[in-house]
Amino acid sequence: MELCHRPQYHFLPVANWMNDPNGLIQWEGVYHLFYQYNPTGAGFGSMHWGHASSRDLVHWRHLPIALAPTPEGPDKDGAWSGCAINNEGVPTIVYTGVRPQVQCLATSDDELIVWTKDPGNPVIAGPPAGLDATGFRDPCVWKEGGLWYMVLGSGARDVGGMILLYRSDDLHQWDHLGPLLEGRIDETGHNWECPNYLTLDGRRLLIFSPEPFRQAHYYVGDQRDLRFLPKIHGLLDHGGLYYAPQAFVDEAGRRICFGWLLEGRTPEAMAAAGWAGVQSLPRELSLGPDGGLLQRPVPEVETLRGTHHPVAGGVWTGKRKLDIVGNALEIDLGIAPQGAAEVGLELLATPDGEERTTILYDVERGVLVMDTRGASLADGFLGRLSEAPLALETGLLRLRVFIDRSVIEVFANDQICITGRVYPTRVDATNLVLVSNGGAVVLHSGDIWTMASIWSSRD
Ligand code: DQQ
Repeated sequence: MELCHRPQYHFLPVANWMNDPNGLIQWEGVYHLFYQYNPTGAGFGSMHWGHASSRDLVHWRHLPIALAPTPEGPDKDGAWSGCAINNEGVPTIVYTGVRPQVQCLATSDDELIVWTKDPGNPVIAGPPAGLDATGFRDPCVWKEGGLWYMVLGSGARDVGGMILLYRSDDLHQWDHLGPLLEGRIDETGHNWECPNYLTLDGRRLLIFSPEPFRQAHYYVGDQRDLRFLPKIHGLLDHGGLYYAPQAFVDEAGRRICFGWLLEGRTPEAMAAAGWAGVQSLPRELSLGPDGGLLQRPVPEVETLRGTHHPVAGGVWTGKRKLDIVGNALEIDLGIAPQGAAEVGLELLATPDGEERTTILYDVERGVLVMDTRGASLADGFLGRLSEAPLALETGLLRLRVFIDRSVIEVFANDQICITGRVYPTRVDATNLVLVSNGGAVVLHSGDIWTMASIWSSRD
């Protein structure tokens, strides 16, 4: 029997494989989350668009599959990633059909449940002439100055990933405007997937997921004519298990982002579990004073908080085991390292430490480290050591840690995210220990909440 590895407050379908979030949109108050979905098993294949809706971004209702491949159609080998837009009141999906990779449209009535593919598909039949493309997919579409724009993920063979820019006045006839941005293969890989391009606090934010690296990158910059000029570069998450994120603007104007959390276990373990892939918590995006990207869970997540366990503040050195145990928790700590070399916590730990995950801030190096290599005794478990640079401008480290059974999602000073996946085998892998190695630390604030499930018993 599987030991409670299935997350209870991160979204995932009832069963089978899920990867990228798709088509994020708020329509008449209701949030819609579509996602890459294989209804035939817990491995990648036969891509459909799964569908769920929510009134608060937290509690979801499963809905019927929105898009399935059409035999003989341009998406016969899969309905791959894309976006959803409001075209003069008509809900419209723009997505990639394979194989070959082409761009397609589908529309719905205002329930967004039943989707009809456009008889004119594909609306873009292939990469621009002269480009030896490594990929041609994942449309992100928006309206600007009365015209539709689309960016697509692509790459020039042996040169590097790139973003292609298109324009249209009717969503059907598209003109290629050239590359919005080109990367170098030795820096950001050979093919860029799932581009997102949006305005944020007066700047432009470009998010993309480069192959072969399993990490989502962002650039903050500006657009001049039809080119994007990147200024600030970073990773959305440093855990190596967060990929293909999609951001959207909700009716309140918030920029909200979901990302696909990969599994950290073998295909055999996924098949045995019957499910694979989880969505991250919805993260609100903004820019910090230095122009870098900030991410924080949307406040709606706080509605899941149950019993509150305050942690007494004070100074300590060494390890401090807390009274609370659990594997569905939110932990919020305000820490100031004094003489300590490393400060942080152990979580999902057995009393003897045989299984445990550590999250430690290395004061001297200015690096936040998540180590899941000792998290599970399971055969084939793929633990990781993940590091993220983080300067403590004010001397204070605010660590928000969301434990949801096999998901650990960490937000540090809103600047750095690290997500890990862990699969403890022992039922007593539920302890929490505060850690201060090599000197003293001050705990300014400490709050822990048990977290409720997002599913009612009928889901
Ligand atoms: N996943 C989709 C592609 C996309 C990739 C296929 C990124 O459209 O490029 O499931 O994870």
